[in-house]
Formats: sequence, C-alpha cells, structure tokens
Amino acid sequence: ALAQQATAVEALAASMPYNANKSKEFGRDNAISPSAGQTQEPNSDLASASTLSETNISAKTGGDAASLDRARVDSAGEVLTTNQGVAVGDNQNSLKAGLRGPTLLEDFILREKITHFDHERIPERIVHARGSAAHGYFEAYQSLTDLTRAAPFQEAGKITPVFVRFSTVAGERGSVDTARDVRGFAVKFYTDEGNWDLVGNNIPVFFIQDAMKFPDLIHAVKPEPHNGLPQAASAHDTFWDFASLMPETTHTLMWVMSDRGIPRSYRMMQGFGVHTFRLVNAAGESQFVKFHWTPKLGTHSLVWDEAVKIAGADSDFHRRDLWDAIEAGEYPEWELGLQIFTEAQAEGFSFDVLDATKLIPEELVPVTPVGRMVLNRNPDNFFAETEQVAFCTAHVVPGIDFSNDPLLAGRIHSYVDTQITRLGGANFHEIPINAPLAPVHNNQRDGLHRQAIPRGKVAYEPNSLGGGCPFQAGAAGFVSFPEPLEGDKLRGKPEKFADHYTQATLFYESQTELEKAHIIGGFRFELSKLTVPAIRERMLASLVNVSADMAAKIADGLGMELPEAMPKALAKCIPPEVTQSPALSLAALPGDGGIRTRKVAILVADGVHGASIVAVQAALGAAGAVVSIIAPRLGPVSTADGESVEATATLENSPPVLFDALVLPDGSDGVTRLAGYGQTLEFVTNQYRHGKTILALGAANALLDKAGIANTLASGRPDPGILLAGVDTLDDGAAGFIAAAGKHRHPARETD
Ligand code: HDD
Repeated sequence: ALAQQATAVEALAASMPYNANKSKEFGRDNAISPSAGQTQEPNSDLASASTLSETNISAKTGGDAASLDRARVDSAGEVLTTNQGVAVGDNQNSLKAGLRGPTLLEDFILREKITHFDHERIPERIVHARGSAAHGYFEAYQSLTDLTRAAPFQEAGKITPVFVRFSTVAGERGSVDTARDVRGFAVKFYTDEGNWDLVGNNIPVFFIQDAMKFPDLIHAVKPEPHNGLPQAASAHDTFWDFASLMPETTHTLMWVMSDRGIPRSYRMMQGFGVHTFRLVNAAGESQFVKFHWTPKLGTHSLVWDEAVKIAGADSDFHRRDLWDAIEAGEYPEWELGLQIFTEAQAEGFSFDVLDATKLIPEELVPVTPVGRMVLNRNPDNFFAETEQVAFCTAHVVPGIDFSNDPLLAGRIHSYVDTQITRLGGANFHEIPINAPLAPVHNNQRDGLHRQAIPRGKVAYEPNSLGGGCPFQAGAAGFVSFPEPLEGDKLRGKPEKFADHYTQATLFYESQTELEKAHIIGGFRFELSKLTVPAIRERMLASLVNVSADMAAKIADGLGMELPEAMPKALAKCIPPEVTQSPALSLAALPGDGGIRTRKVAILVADGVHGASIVAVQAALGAAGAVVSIIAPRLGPVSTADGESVEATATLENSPPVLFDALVLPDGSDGVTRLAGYGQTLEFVTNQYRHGKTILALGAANALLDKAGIANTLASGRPDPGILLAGVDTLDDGAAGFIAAAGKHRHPARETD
C-alpha cells in the first residue's frame, strides 16, 4: 500500500496543478503577464482577465457540463491532500508520542482537518432556510425590445442561464418540506448585462404592505421564543395574534390556508414576482409589469392529512421530487408571463398597484406569455450552490427597474445586507454560484475572502494613471427611470391600502366549492391549535369581513359562536372591477392530464398473478409514471403463474402517502396474504381517503371490500377513481387507470 501511495505522490508531483482550472483563474493559459503602469484600453486582454467573473464566462456558457468548471474539483484518481496540497500519508491515525502516548500538537494534518470541520456551518437564512435548487435556462419566445432593454428579452430564442431555488419560509434548514407555508420561488438570471434576481413566491400577494413590519411578521411566525415551538408551522398563538391585529394580512392568509400552502411538488406550483416592477426600453420609456411563472405540469396540491403524514414518511418529499425528476431527464418547465400596464391604467384601478397585498385580476390586465424556463441540471454540491446562492432584489439589470412599493424598498436593502452576515463578508458576489457571467470591473476592493486579484495601482475614479478605467457607461449602463415625484416627506400609507378585505373576498369567491372547503379546513386546523381563545375570536371577527358564510363554517368547526364583524379601516371601499376571477383557482391550471413522473404503487405478495402486474407496470412505464412494486419484504416474489416480479420497496418503508395512485394485484393466494398485513388495509383506505386513483385487478376486489370501498361502489354512486379489471380487460383497465390518475385526485370522496 505504501509503495502504491508513493507512486501516486510521484504522479501528483509530475502532473500540472491538481486543479487544472486554477491556472485559468490566474490568467496563465492566456499567457498574460502584468505590465508596468497598467494603463490599457478597456476590454484589453489584461483588463478582462483580471476579474474572476471573466473566467466564469467561458465556464458558464460552455454548455451544461462545462458550467462552473472553474470551481469544480473532481477527486477521481487523485491522492488525498491537505488544504495546502500536501499529500497525506495516513488519514486514520493522529501523530502520537508512542502508540499509547499523547497526541502531538505538531500534528498539523489532524489540526487542519478538525479545524475545518469545526467551521463547516454558516448561519442559515433567517427566512426561507429550507430550500432546494436547480440549474436551467430561460428562453425568450419573442423580442420585447419595444418594452424593455433587458438582455434576456432582446430576441426570440435568446437563452439565458438561470439558477432557481424553491423554499419554505418559516422552517429551519432541516425542517419538513410539506409544512403549510408560502413557497419561495427565486430565479437568478445570469444575463449578458449582469445578474437579475427575480425573488418571488408561489403566492402573488404578501402578508404586509410595508417593510417596516417584516421583522414583526417573521418574529410572530417563527417558533415562539420562550420554548422554540412549533417548528415550520404557523398554527400557534403568536402568528395568529399578529395576523388578527393586522387585517392587511387577510388576503395572503386566504391563499396560505388554501391548497396553495401545501403543493404536491415544486414542479407543480406557480411563481409570482409579487411586486409591481418597471420595464424600461432603450428609448427610456417605461411600463409597469407583474411577473408570473406557470408550470407546464399544471398546479396540484396535497391534502392536509397527506401533508402531515408525508412529513414523517419523507421529510425531504419536495427536495427528492425535484432532484429525481431532473435526474430522470423529466425537466420541469414554466412559462413566464407578463402583466403589462401603464401608469394611467394603474391610476384607475380600485386598488393600489404599489400595495403588495393586492393582485391585478387577469380580467383587467391579461398575462402575456414571453418565454419558458427549463430546469435541466441538479447542483453538483448542495452547500456550494444551493446554500451559498445569494438572491437579492437589488440585483436588477438595465431594462428592469423598481416601483415605489414600500415593501420592495425594504427588500432592496435587506437581501444584500443579510448575505454579508450569512456568507461572511462583502465579497459574496465572487462565490462561483453568485458570480455574474458579465465581466466585473470596479474599484471595490479587499474585504474578507477576496478572490479576484486586481492589477495595477489604481483603485479610484476619476483617475489618469489607469487611463480613466474602468469608466462609467453612461446611457449604455443602468439608468434609473427618471420618475417625477412630489409630496411631503412623511410616514403613512395611501388610502387604497386600507381596503383589506375586497380582494380576500374576490379570492374566496373565485374558488371551487372543494377549494372553499379546504380553506375552511385550513383555518379551522390552525385556529384550533391556539391556546388563547381571544385570538381565535378576533381572527374570526376579521374573517366575517371576507365571507360571513366562510366565517360561520370555521366557527362551527371550532365550536364557537360567530362574532360581530371587526370594524374595517376603510368604511367605504371603491367597488371592485370584478367579483370573481377564475384564474385564482388551482382548477384553472389542470396540466395536460398525463401521469409523467407520477408515483404509482403496485402491492404484491407471494401468490399474486404476475403476468397482469408485468403488463400494467409496462403500460404505466410507457406513460412516464414511476412505479414501485411494494411487498412485505424486498426481493423476488413467487407468483402464481411463475412470472418474475421483484419487490423494490416494502410496506414498511413506503407508506401510501408517498404515492399518487395504487394498483392492487390479482391472484387469490397473494391477495389473502396481503390482506394479512395491517399496512395493506391502511394503504387502501389512505389512498381512497386522499382521493387517489385505485385499480383493482381480479381478486383484489376483496381488498376493496375489506376496506369498505366495494360497498361505496355498489351504492350506485360510481367513483371515476376506482377501476376494476380482469385478465381479459387488462389493457382497458390500465388505460382507464392512467386517464383517471391524470386527474390527480377524485375529491368527491371527501364528503364520504
Ligand atoms: Fe424575502 C429570503 C421572497 C419579503 C427579507 N425572500 C427570501 C427568499 C425568497 C423571498 C424566495 C429566499 C431566497 C433564496 O432562495 O435564497 N420575500 C420574498 C417575497 C417577499 C419577501 C416574494 C414579498 C413580496 N423578504 C421580504 C421582506 C424582507 C425580506 C419585506 C425584509 C424587509 N427575504 C428577506 C431576507 C432573506 C429573504 C432576510 C433571507 C435570506 C435571504 O434573504 O437571502 O433578506
């Protein structure tokens, strides 16, 4: 072994620097040497090679595989070294004075290893700590030069690399994915003209109107400070105390209590930029804009009972779902749509477009599709990319500008500020995942962990010693839209901000009956967890202003009388333009009805009929579903007909909530055997209760019977989500099952 190690060390010494990309970082492969005086034309080789981001250009644009190559380290075939590149002879034992003697302070290898380990953790994000991310690209459908000079929209087919991070808000870094919460939807566009971060959510409105209240909101929703309870949940006193005292939260509360708060997958939820932004074209003309991401797979959600159980069965449910889909080549895709409107239009709306608790109904301003985003590569390293990525609303590029939304104003400050603590200093933009593709040239210098090596003695402007470089770009650079302003300096809000209920009612009245029932269930659950009855009472009094009918049903579920409506801040609101907006319902985006990437469980045990299982499995595979064969134990199953079937999961390790649909096998011996396991009945009843599609092959009808489902079928109320098939109707059965599973759920059962 020692001889082998010696050879490896020799090979190491003989090779080029162990990280071949390092040389590029120092400009070595461009054969650039510093010159005296360093006066050069802008964009000369020397000027551009002096920036770290320059090396990123070739790396990130060099196609998927080459992306971020500069920073990648691959240890395959390499010898183990210290951080100083010294080959390590023994990675098992510390250096001792005698085999049973004390370990020596001199052991720099041990000390480096332990010291590095001791400092591996960085502070988690104060909000959105729990998240998952992926690389991809944005492709413009058409040129939008009449609207904006932003680089991603300059021509049809233009590709801009992106990195996208999805997240929950309240939970800590290791918390469950399926908590009821808003989901973050943050997109970093590496545009030709610098990084643009669109830091949005899966809900188009926000809890508060002014950044002044953000620390209060977050302190209220985070675990209560005296006992650290509860984790990743809003169902506790302090959140509802704050919410009930702040009626401006009502509209967003409606969205979070709806099924939007428990998405089935990050791949199946919308994204919104929330605020009104500006688009600015090359002539300096500006229009307002709201950004919408629409998932190609449609919008789908969990049911609450399922979300709770998934939290135990697979707390990484959404992270795994995103990862697995991308690994399988099932790249999630969203369409970007814009709501574009003028200042004059905005003036006429019944609500204020600077108020983040309001949305613009699509009936007033339609959503125009302008491009698509595809996520096609998982990160190489969770910490280096997903954890260290720093999204900042301040990161805009020429052609995108802010509105005067007071919530956005606070965000423009907060994100940059928080990265300085989280990522350890002002140079977080140099971390590979954050570095722009566009070259960086400025006189910002030094600071902790500086990576770039700026050349020359000039770090100020104006200068003559550096030829005046880097020089300001003038109209070619970022120019803030010259919005005319007037008014006194004061603290306050415009009057329309005080209408806290009209759009909450609009949202409620735009939902299907089922969605309304789920909203009521959401409020009932959350408020039932409060320990202070007065908070429950006050919240209900506020909800009466949204819908007396809804509030009465919530009150009923809590065993309470319906209180008087809370007095409104604005007694007489401007009548809304629309009282219903179908696009606000999840039913508006059912997807294509296919079952690609949907997870289907086939239950088996010794004695099942194998051929029918193989046939159904093949049909499901052809439709793109992910099939698990679940048995009491792993491994081969002895089938009644000798067909070979292999169990890939067990009743113990794969509970029903992890699957979108269920197939029960034929073969009476196998069915009898399965029926002997308590989990089988749980599987069937859970799948049934959660509205999943179930296909029972031949003898499996006995399992439906045992679960009480056959009775329901016989009751004359046919259930489109329960299918029966025999050996001779297998093809039709599988086709019917696929079509029914494509509907996602059969919620009529919820009233059983
Ligand atoms: Fe925020 C993170 C979205 C209001 C302050 N926010 C953060 C992330 C998302 C959002 C998606 C996670 C980014 C990532 O994946 O790294 N936040 C929103 C939306 C808001 C919003 C859509 C309202 C429209 N946020 C908001 C306000 C403030 C902040 C009003 C402060 C005044 N948000 C932060 C932060 C975070 C953050 C403290 C924590 C970690 C980070 O920034 O990078 O700065």
